[in-house]
Amino acid sequence: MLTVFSPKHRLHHGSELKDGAVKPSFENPQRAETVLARVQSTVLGEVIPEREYDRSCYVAAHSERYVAFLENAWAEWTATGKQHDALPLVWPVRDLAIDREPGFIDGKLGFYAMDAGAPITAGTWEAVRGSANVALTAMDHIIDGAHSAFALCRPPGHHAAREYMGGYCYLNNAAIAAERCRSRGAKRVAILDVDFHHGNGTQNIFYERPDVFFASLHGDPHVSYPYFSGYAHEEGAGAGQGFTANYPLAKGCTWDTYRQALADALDRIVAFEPQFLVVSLGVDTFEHDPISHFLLTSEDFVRMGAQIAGAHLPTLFVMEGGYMVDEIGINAVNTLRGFESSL
Ligand code: Q9C
Ligand code: ZN
Repeated sequence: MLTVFSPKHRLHHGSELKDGAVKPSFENPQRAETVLARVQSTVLGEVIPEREYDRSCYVAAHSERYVAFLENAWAEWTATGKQHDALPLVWPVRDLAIDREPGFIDGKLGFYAMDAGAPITAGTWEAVRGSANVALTAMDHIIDGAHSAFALCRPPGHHAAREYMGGYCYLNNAAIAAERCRSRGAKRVAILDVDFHHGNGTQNIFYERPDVFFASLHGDPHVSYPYFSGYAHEEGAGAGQGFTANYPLAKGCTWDTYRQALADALDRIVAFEPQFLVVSLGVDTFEHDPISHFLLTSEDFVRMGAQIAGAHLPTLFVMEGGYMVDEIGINAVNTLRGFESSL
């Protein structure tokens, strides 16, 4: 399986608020480096760099003004004299003016963010573009005839919605790849999100769309981030009614429970008859993940990859979360090898 990787991810190394202090983010550069090292040591296949893509590819999944915000945020932030990571501290909720973009960076940060988990730094936009270009390059490889590919994206993307960032995510790499399939002629695309956290951003982008089926397995939002989406009754709306499927799973979920939900999600995806499958591959479902609470083992990821291969679809794997850095490479590559070995 081909891997696409960009060293530009190293330009993004942000901070997050934790235990009452600003600390280096769990979403750190070593994550992608560890996965790359495992891809190489297991000889998964060729590793190639990303190609350049026009911003219209990003605007397929996001609003023009949001992409412009990401592009200009650091310059607007430093123009106020600040040099530390830009984080929002105020949000429009309920009765506040949720539709009016503020004219000042402090307001814009809250307007375009769901939480304080997506810091903007000097190198963020270059890294974010690189990550989206990694997904686009790998997707094009599949559209051009390959059965599978691995987009080693960093930063991740599935919490990024049409018009907001959050949860370490800025541009939604999986959604941008799915839109690429559509713009290159595919009628139907499915996205399967196996990251521990609900893929709220991907759901937001395709919620009213009948051409992109979205299924997500995740920690029950009643007790798990992102808390405000991912319930089973969220099934899409309007023309997209019935094209979103959510599988909230209880704390302590093991493979035996997980595989049954995954089987149901894959049945629904196969019934949808998509031309392509995009997998949002987060390995934060791992038993030792520091911010999640599922109990999958490293061997379970091999089983997960094999089960996904059973859908017999051209499949793009897009890297999302996973924060036990020592084992992130083993778990991600186990999934890919499980997929390949059961073809
Ligand atoms: N102290 C992804 O996996 N914050 N994002 C959790 C940790 C947000 C996870 C709190 C977690 C976001 C792509
Ligand atoms: Zn996650």
